[in-house]
Amino acid sequence: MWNISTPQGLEALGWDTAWASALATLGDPSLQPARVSRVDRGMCTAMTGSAEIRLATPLGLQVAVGDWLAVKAGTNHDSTWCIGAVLPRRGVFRRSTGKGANPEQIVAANIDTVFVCDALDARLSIRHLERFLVLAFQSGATPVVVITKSDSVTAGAAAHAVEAVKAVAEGINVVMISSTTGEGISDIAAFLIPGRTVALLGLSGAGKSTLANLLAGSEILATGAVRRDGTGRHTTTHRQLLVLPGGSLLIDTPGMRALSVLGAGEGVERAFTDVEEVAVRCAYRDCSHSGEPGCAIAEAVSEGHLELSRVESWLTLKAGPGSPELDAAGRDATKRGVAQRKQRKAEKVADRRAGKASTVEPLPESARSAT
Ligand SMILES: Nc1nc2c(ncn2[C@@H]2O[C@H](COP(=O)(O)OP(=O)(O)OP(=O)(O)O)[C@@H](O)[C@H]2O)c(=O)[nH]1
Ligand SMILES: [Mg+2]
Ligand SMILES: [Zn+2]
Repeated sequence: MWNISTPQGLEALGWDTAWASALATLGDPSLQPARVSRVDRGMCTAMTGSAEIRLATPLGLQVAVGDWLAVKAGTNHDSTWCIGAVLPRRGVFRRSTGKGANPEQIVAANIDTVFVCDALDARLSIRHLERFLVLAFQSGATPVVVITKSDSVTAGAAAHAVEAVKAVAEGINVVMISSTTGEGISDIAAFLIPGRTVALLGLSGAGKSTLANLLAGSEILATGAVRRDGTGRHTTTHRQLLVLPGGSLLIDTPGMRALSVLGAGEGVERAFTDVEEVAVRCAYRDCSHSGEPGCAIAEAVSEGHLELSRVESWLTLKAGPGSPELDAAGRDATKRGVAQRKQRKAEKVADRRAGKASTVEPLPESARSAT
């Protein structure tokens, strides 16, 4: 049998004894492991530790970046490989697309740590952050909040933003970085462990690919300037797994809105421990926190211990998909999205008329650092 990997090579990609027994369970000694590093339409790329192979993705099989595959040699003796199986995933990061044959999309699989990226140059979106944290917890990974572009605002504004983030990220590590000045990059290094997988997550324009390039030590991924309103241009269009010089694994993902949180439950509980801790003190076990007597949540809000907007997020996310609350949030976001697209189209036309492509509007003087 032609061996396409080495034990050391596989270990560097995160292979361990538990994966080996999952492969052995399949009972076919001709199957070999490979980890998916890139997914395209109908095809994917996988790493074996000593080679990179291209594979056709069978119709109906969902393959995600980070997946471990069991592959076998094709029958044509022409060094092609095909997918025998996807090994049972330890955790996935999914989002709902709400349409098509695959309403649920797996963004990445088998992730150990999620860097939830939020940029300081756009208005930090705490509500999005909350949802990303729920997604991260649901995937079984450990989230770390990475506040990006610290160079783009004054030190005071940055400190203020960190406080706002810490208020919704109890017990979660919060790191502030700048890929431009290198600030905070050494703090991030602590979470990059050889053989462990980190996924970057956040809105478009948050600086995920820029950070990935910096950590990779070369411009592997394309990056794109943000629009005048601070929103990104969806530069990254596919998910990709990189092996960093230090031996850790990094998955860059396209910017996405975290609206489509799937399945409430544990992810919400862990992302909202502060609210959950208060809720257990409500007089009724099935308190709906909508005006019942003895509601500890209502009391905490009125006394200023909990923020009303955070409680509202919690209630919405707890209600889960298909709930009128979440649907209404989705509808609002869709309306906003349509309005933004219209505005961008108008901007593009204006840019073309002025004979310039993709420029960035400078931040107002007040928001820039005094360097
Ligand atoms: N000032 C400043 N700008 C940054 C920093 N990091 C990224 N940027 C800029 O922000 C813009 C967006 O960066 P990207 O890395 O493409 O963002 P992304 O999160 O990958 O965006 P998508 O691929 O669309 O999801 C680019 O113009 C970057 O140069 C930073 O630390 N400071
Ligand atoms: Mg990107
Ligand atoms: Zn209550």
